[in-house]
Amino acid sequence: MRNFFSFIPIVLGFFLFIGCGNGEQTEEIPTIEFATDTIKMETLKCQMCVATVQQAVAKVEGVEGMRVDFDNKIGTVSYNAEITTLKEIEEAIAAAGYHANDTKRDETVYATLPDCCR
Ligand SMILES: [Cu+2]
Repeated sequence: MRNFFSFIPIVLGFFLFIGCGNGEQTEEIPTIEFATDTIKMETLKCQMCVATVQQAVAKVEGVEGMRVDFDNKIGTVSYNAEITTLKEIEEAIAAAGYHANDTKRDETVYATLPDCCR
């Protein structure tokens, strides 16, 4: 969990640094609240599946990242709840060919997955 979030202070620090370019500036720095949710992906078969769902989730605007516990088939996704929703993230995974919680996979995409992923 530590590594997962460790870049946030760096990003905030970067903006603080930029903000200090003009000594007069006292602008409020907006605090981004990241929501964290778990997504059950029971049809993950191999590490290629993990890479596929992670790439799909990374394309959703507002997502910070997703850690995948392959043994338990559970993803932990962190996202900006002002930009996206858990449902949108589930739909991105479903569109990549995998069940995500109660959101069912796109069967057409599933049929095109490599043999090891079906
Ligand atoms: Cu696979």
